[in-house]
Amino acid sequence: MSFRIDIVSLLPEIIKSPFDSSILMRAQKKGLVKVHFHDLREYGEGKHRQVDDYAFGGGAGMVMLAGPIFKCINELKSQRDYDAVIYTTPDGQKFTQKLANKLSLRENLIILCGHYKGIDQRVRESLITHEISIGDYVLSGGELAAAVISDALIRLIPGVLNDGSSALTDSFQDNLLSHPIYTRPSNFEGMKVPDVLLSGDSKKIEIWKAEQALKITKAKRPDLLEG
Ligand code: 6GU
Repeated sequence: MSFRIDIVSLLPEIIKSPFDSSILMRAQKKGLVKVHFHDLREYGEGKHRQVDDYAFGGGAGMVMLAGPIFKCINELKSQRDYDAVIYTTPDGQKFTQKLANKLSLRENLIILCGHYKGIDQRVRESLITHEISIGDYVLSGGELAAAVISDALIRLIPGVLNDGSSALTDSFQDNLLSHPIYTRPSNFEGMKVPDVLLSGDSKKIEIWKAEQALKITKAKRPDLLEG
């Protein structure tokens, strides 16, 4: 199985660097995911490679033209089948672990990064399959959101994390936050690691972890326990 993400953006340089280090880079080096960037400016119209224009009916801000977006995405679609064409926008569906899990099972994704005041509605109606927001706040562009979404998906691909089980024990995977974790030294300037973690009793340790996860979730995010 191959996983491919095509990121379409007016500012591809903003979004490249997270893919150049750590887990996201390793995933690409291992051949588990391919990430391609497409500069919409190259699909711009006319001598000036225009990519945006004023909104019909007035209103502040420039609107991304339908033409360059259709040209770019249709070119990609002519080369392979895509399972989803995602548009990052603050008025989209809220991105959650559940949606990340679902999308990580797809093979070829396009992510179109929103910008300026928005994109021509006709793009949303005829090309986009998922409109996604990463939270209730406004970013200056969809690039950082596209990086967030890509990171959440890529780390779920089997083989990307060294410890195959660790993605499944993350906070949120079971609607629980993580228990506290510690490493050496067991006594740091008088602050001690809980005895149970040093006991070697794996049954007791599992019970402690589960109790802590529940306690922390109740305290910090009781809403997660309602479902
Ligand atoms: Cl996906 N885009 C922008 N511009 N702002 C956001 C967002 C996306 N998600 C939350 N805020």
